[in-house]
Amino acid sequence: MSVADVTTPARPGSTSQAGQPTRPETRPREERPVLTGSQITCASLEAEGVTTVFGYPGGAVIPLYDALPKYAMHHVLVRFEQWAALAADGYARATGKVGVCIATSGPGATNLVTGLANAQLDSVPVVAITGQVAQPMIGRDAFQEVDITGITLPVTKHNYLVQRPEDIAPTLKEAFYLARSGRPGPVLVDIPKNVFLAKAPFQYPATAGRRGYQPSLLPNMRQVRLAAEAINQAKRPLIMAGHGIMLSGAEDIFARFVERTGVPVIFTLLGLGCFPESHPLALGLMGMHGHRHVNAALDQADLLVNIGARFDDRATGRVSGFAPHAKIVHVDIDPAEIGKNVRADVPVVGDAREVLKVLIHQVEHRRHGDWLAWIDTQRNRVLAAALEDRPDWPEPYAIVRTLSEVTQGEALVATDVGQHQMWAAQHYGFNHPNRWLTSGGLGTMGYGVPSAVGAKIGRPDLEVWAIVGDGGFQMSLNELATIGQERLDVKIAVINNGYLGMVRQWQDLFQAHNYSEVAISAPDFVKLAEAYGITGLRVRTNAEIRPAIEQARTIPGPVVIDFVIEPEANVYPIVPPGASNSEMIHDTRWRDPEEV
Ligand SMILES: Cc1ncc(C[n+]2csc(CCOP(=O)(O)OP(=O)(O)O)c2C)c(N)n1
Repeated sequence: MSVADVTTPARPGSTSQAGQPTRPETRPREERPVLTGSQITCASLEAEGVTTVFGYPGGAVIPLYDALPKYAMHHVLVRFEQWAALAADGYARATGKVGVCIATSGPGATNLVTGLANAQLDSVPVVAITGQVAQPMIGRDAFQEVDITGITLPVTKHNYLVQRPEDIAPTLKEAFYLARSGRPGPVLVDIPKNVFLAKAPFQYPATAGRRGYQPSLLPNMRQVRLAAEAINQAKRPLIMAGHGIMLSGAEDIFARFVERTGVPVIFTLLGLGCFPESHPLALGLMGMHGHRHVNAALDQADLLVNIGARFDDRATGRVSGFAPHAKIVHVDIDPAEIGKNVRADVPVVGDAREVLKVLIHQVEHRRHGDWLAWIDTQRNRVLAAALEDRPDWPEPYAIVRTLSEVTQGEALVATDVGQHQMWAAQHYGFNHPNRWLTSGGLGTMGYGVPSAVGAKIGRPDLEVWAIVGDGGFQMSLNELATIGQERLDVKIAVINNGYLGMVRQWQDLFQAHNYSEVAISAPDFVKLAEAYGITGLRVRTNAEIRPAIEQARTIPGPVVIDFVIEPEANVYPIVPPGASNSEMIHDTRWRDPEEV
């Protein structure tokens, strides 16, 4: 995150400029309707094109909720404020628009914090509106008072405490602008109860800007030329494709760029879907649970062109062993990312789409025959390697592959965090942008169901599946009530191993099998679903996987499928913590034809 993007928030009782209107008014004051702060908030959201907000009411936002029904906005009543933030995050990722969430002061606001941090680490545009205690009560430890601008300063791109009703509209205009522009992120707007109740003339500003905030969209042409030279000269190049490609809407030009340069593509966890995995030049997932041939290629590459990713440690493994022979080109909109984790030989600061628009004209048509042939040998070796199925349990990778086959790879898939997340990333095969929703940077358990709620509301045309673990599902299963109330057709696949699986796997592999506090009991998920008025199905063998998925798709509305898998199934390959990507370890059931 660029510190240049962050300015000091208004603190309670301070004279900070935050929240002060900065734009010229275009209509004479007397012609503007006089509205309450609550009405101004709703009218501003409407003017911003917001059609859905996710929230939970409480004392400080009662005035806001009083006004809300009179505006053409759909409010989704979640069952916990964190899910409001994560639903807004899922809505934003699925639609490309800004997601909006609302919470009351104090505990409502603090419950948003994890969701905001999630959006911050994954660069997702979210605007959170929180109620604050009335201004005369600020600083008095009033009932449900917390300094939410102070608390969220490190986990938001920016935040505001609004001091006057006439500041609400310009502040929201600026908040939306900041959330979606440059490197996107969450912005919080805290509004005291008496400011909601006070009146002011309303006009929504036509434009927004902020002194000192100028995202670097256009690249330096000299750096672009150096990048093109490196690409034209490379013998064993790779492109590392990240989330930034989708955030900048660069998928089309990226595909043309890949085909022109003939450079194979590897994906970060959040980059999946920015280029079809079915394309011959798409190699697959990199990093800790990446495909073996992908990490093998990274080890041999003489050039790595990172577009829109931040060299997260789960992608790089031990940095000193990362892409050891490669010159590094790093394209990123955020200058603070350049050289932060991995040195960049050719830094290019700019929006991915703007960079590709100029870079594409400077790169030569190439086909890296020998290099692709070598990668194919590695890839074929992976494909030829047989994995002995566990006879009595549904294989986790088979669940994901069957889901992909049955949905023809077209579904939007949201996950929780853990082993099931990695099986989904490895085996679904994403061919469309913004249909893979996962918590990458923060690794937020509980993300799957609320983000699927947000995604389904934003993209009702898409088939939406949440793939969750039995641990994560138990964090956010209260959203089944929201799904029921909203009549959302969201299918939930619980990969149920009776453990906090990923932690158990680390204890198994790296802590001498010392299972400490990872066995987790659960309710009967079929009965639980039924208690929420939702169909529940259970799968106990490989043979039952496909019929259950097919049956779920014929049922209109939500379905929960409880896939009871082998409790100690591990996800492979895995790069041990602190190791380099070339040191990945494999399933003991793995039969590599070249090694037996
Ligand atoms: C909120 C939160 N708490 C703790 C963790 C640490 N953690 C990462 S994966 C994991 C286990 C997840 O278990 P489960 O949801 O059952 O999924 P599985 O790994 O078994 O597929 C835990 C506890 C986390 N990522 N997020």
